[in-house]
Amino acid sequence: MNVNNLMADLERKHPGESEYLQAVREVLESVEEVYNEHPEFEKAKIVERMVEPDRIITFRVTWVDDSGEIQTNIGYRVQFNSAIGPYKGGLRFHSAVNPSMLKFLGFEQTFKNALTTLPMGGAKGGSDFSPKGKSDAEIMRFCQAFMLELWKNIGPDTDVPAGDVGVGGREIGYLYGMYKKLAREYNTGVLTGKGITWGGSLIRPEATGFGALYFVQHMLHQAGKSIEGKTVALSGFGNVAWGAATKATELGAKVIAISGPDGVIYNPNGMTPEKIDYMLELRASNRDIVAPFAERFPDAQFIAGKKAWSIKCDIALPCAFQNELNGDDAKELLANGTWCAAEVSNMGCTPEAIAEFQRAGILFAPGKAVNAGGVATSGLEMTQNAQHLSWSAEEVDNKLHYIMSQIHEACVRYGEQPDGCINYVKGANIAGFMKVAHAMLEQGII
Ligand code: 2IT
Repeated sequence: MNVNNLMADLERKHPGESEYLQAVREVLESVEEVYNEHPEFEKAKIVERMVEPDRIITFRVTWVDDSGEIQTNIGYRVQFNSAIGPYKGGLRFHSAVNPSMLKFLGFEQTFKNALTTLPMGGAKGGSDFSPKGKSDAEIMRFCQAFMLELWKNIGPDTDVPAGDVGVGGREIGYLYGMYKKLAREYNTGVLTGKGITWGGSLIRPEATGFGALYFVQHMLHQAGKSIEGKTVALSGFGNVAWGAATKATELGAKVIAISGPDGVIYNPNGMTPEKIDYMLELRASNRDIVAPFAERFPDAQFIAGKKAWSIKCDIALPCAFQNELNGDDAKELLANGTWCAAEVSNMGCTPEAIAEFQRAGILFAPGKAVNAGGVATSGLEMTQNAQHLSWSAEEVDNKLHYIMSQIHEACVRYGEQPDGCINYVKGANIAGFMKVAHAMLEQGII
C-alpha cells in the first residue's frame, strides 16, 4: 500500500471532501504496516474497495412549515460496507450535513461496528434539515417526509438506522410511525433507539456516554490511574454529553464544564442530579444554547464565546461534533495540565490536536473505540427485537460494560508500542480493519 498514491486517487474521485479524506487518511496510515504483511489484501485490492461506499442514496425531502411555506431539504443514506452484517448507523439532522460528512461518518462507522464484536456493517444518513428553532409539529412532518423516501431502502436484515446529532427518541418515534404505515408491518428491528414501550432497549439513551466512561476507566486503569476525584471538561450538552456527565459523576469524577455553540458553562462544584436533568431540558428546547444553565444554577458561570477546552481539567471529552478540538485547543489543554483526552464525538479532534496529544505523550483514544457503546447497544436492541424479548437495565448495562472491555482489549492487542504505551488510534484502526478485511476477502470480488 502506498498511502499518498491512494489518497491522491481518492481526492480525484471525491474532490474537496476534506472530512472524508481526513478520516480515510488516519485509517490508512494506521494500517499500512500490517497491510503490507498481507499480500493477499493487496492482491484483492481490499483498501481500494473499502474506502468507497457500497452506494449512496440521495433524495429530495419536501415538507410544509408552520407558516404554510414549502421547504425542501436533501436526504441521504450512505450504505458504506456490509461485509460483517447489515448496514447500521445513525441519521444526522444538521444544517451542515453534506455527502462528505456522511461518507466520513459511514466510513468510521464501519470500523467502529467491527470493534463492537457484533455483526453490523457500516452506514450513515441524514439531512441538511436543522431542528434548531423548529416546532414539534414541523419536526414530525419533516421526519414523515424523510421516511416516505427512505423506507424502501431499509429493513432489519438490510439497513438499520438510528439517531445521531439532531435525531433522538422523538425523531425515531416519528420516523418509525411513518415506516410502519408505509410497510404495513410492525417491524421493530428496522430502527434502533426506539421508545421503551414499543421495542426500544433500556440503557440505549445512556449507552454512548456510559460506554465512553467505561472505556476511559479501562484506559486509566491500564495506565495505573483512577478516575475518582478527577476533573472532566466536556463539550456539548445533548444526549451523549448527558450520558457521559451522568456516568463520570457516578464514578466519582467532577464534571466542571459543558458547552454549546454560544459558550461554555464553568461548573466548579461538579454535577448534581438536578443539573444533569436540566441538560436534557436545555437540549429539548431546540434553542441550541447553554447560557440558561448558569441562570438556573448560580454556582455555575457562563463564559460567552469560549470552548470547554479553555477550562483547566484532568480529562477532556469532546461530546458534540467532529473537529471540535483543534491544535490550538490541544495546546491550551496541555498547558493547563490535561493528561487524558478521549473523543466521544466521532472524529472530535483534528489531526493537529491528536498530533499534539501524542507528542506530549498523554492518554488519547479515538471516537470509533470510545463511543462504540452507543451502536453496540443498538446491536443489543436488534437482538432483543429479533428474539421478541427485553432485557433488564442491569443486563444491558453489563453487556455494554463487557463489550467496552473487549474493545479496550483489542486496542491494547493491536496498539501496544515497544515502550509499553498504547497507541489507541492505531489499535482501534487495525482491530476494526482486520475484521472487515478478512470478511471481504472471504466473500470474493463483489
Ligand atoms: O455514531 C454512532 O455510532 C451513532 N450515532 C449510533 C449509531 C447506531 O446505529 O446506534
